Amino acid sequence: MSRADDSPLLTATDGAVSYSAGQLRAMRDEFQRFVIEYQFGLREVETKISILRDEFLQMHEYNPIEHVSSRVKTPDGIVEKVSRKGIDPDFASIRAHITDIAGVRVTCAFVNDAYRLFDLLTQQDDLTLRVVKDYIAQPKPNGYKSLHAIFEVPVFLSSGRVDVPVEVQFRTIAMDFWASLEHKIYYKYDSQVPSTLLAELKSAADTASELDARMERLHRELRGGSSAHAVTV
Ligand code: 0O2
Repeated sequence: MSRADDSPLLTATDGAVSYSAGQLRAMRDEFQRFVIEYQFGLREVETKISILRDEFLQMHEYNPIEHVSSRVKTPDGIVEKVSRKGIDPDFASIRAHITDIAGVRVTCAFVNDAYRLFDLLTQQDDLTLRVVKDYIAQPKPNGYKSLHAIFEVPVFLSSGRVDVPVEVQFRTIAMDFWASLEHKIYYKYDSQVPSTLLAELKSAADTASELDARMERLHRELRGGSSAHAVTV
């Protein structure tokens, strides 16, 4: 059975909203067009990271990257951020104000490698560094550590070039271990985490930082060389 494109498909019981099949299809297409740019941006950055990883392995017999994961924010995640930040719910505003729709997480064994990967991406002249938040140098009060960078990467579509923001989070295994547990605890307690548990988490973050520092020292002794790191933008 076919339905005329402009006949109402959904009508709210209070009569406030109604969409035709044609309108719903247009909304779906617009959303797909919106999301696909982020998927391609992600792919470009993932390729850059995997090239660096392979070069390190083949030319320097050293792997600075333990793990890479990536995701495009879910529609629910986008809607949650739009309402939490009071952003106008149209694609142009979302594009302008939400810069972590495409996200890559690079997990390294050592803090020094996290900064090194950040530097190597920053030096690539087709990437534009837009924002850096160095939560390694300045951890969040709860103990969260990671280096966040928003890069803009050009993506070439049939319609021309679009510059897509991609958030890259650089962290160590210990930071990642802590952040994933903290995330689960927040989810379980629906953000109302008991204060004793918050204190435990902060203490665990301190322990993770000590472990990172010790492992880095041992690693430096093993390989020689310096471990100076800082973000300069
Ligand atoms: P997901 O699942 O990664 O998409 P916001 O914090 O979102 O209001 P902003 O300025 O974009 O605003 O945040 P920021 O500081 O750059 O960090 C956002 C992302 O960093 C989060 O994404 C998490 O991935 C991570 N993050 C930041 N702070 C914490 C923290 O205290 N604990 C943990 N576990 N992760 C953190 P999303 O969108 O929340 O989630």
